[in-house]
Amino acid sequence: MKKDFMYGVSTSAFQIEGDDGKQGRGLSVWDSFCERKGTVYQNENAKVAADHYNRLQEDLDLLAGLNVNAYRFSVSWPRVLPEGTGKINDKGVDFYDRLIDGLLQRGITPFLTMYHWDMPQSLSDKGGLQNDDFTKWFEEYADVLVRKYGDRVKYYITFNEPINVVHSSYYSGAFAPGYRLNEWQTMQCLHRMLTAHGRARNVIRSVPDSKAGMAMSTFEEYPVCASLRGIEAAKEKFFQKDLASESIDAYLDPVYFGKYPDRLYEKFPALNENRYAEDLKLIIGKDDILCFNNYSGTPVDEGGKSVARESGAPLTAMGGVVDPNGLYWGCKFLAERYKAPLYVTENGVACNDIVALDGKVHDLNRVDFLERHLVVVRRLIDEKADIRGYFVWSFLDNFEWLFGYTKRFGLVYVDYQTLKRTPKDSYHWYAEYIRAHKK
Ligand code: IFM
Repeated sequence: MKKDFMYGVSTSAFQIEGDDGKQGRGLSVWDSFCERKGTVYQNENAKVAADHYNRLQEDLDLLAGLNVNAYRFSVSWPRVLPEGTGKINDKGVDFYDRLIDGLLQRGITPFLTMYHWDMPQSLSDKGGLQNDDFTKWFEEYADVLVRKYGDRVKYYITFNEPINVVHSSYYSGAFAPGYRLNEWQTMQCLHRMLTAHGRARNVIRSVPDSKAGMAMSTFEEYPVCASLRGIEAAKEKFFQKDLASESIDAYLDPVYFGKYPDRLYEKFPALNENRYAEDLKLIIGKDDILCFNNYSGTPVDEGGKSVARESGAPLTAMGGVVDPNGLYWGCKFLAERYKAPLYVTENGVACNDIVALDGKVHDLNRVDFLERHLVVVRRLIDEKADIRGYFVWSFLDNFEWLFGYTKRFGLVYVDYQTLKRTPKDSYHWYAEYIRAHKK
C-alpha cells in the first residue's frame, strides 16, 4: 500500500445529521418523500436520524479512535442553501466548517460529496433534473462549497451513485422525488446531471490541487469462469444495461471519451442535435478520481447470463450475497476502461446487530465481510491497480432510506431511543487493521 493510501469511512448528511427545524435548513425531497404514507418503513423519517448535527464533537472523537486518515461525508444542499440557490444559511456553513476543521485537527482528510440525494425541495418543485436550469443551480451550489471550504478540502465527489440520482429517482420512482418518466425524458435528466457535473468540476478545478469525480454503483457483474469469453461477457453486462439510465457507460463514457456509447445515438436520435454535442464539450474532462461503491457481485456465465447461487449462499441483512468478486472485477473493469485513479468510496454490510448482555456489539459477520474485501483491495494493489483508498459504509448506523432504521451498516451502533453510541467489534477490528497497515 502506498504511504498516502486512504483508509476511511463514509456517511451522508440526510442519513445521519437530523434536523430539529431550528437550524435554518430547507426541506429536501427526502423529507417530503418520508411524509408520503407507506413509502418508508413504518413511515419513519430522518428528523433525528443519528443526531450527528448535535453530536459532532463526540463523533469526531470516535473517528479519531478509528485511526482513519480520511472521512467521506456529504453536505446537505438545503442546509447550506435552503432554497437551493440564493440566500446562504450561515449556521449550515458553520456546521461543515466545524466538521472540516475538526477532521483536520485530528489528521483526517475530508472527502466531500456534494450531492447524496437530498435535493432542495424548492428546486424539485421547479422540476429538479427535468429543468435545464439544474446545471446552473448545481454550479452555484458547487461554487459556494468551493469558496467556503476549498482552502481545506481537496477531494470532491459531485454526485453519489448517479444511477440512483437519475434512474431510481426519475424513471423507476423508487427513490425521492419518485418520478416515473419515459426513457427519453430520463435520458435528458441523465444528460443534465452530467452537464452539472462538468460545470461543478470546472469550479472545483479552479482551486489548485483539487480533485473531482463521481461515486459510481452498478450490479457488479463478474465472470464465473475467467476465460477470455467469460471476462468479455461479464464486462459487457457490467457496463451496459437495457436502459441507458442503469448503464455505467452512459455516465462515464461522456466524461472520459466525450461521447455517449453509439447505441444511445441510435436509440435516441435527438441526442445527435448540436446542443448535446455542445454540452459534451463541458462534460468531457477525464475526472481526477473515479469512485466505486460496492456491496456485492452478480456472477454471469460465458453467454452473459446470471448464474444461480448455490443453496445457502451467505446473505446480508439487506438480502444481498456476500461476494467480494464484485469488488475485484468491478475495480478491474473500471480501471481498464477509464484508466483513472480508483477509490472504493463505499463497501460494507448490514447485519442484524444487537447490544449483547455484556454491553458490546459482537458483529463478527461484518468483521469477516470487511476482511474479505480488504483482501481483494490488497490483491488489486499487488496486481498494480491504481487504487488509492477504501472507505467503509458506514461510520454510524443510520437512516437507510426506504428501510428506515431497520438496516444497520455502522461500525458504531446507534441506539435510536437514547442516541448512545457503542463502537461495535468491527470498529475495534478496523482501527487495529489500519494501525497495523498504515505506513
Ligand atoms: O445507505 C446507502 C448509501 O446512501 C448509498 N449507497 C448504498 C448504501 C447502503 O444501501
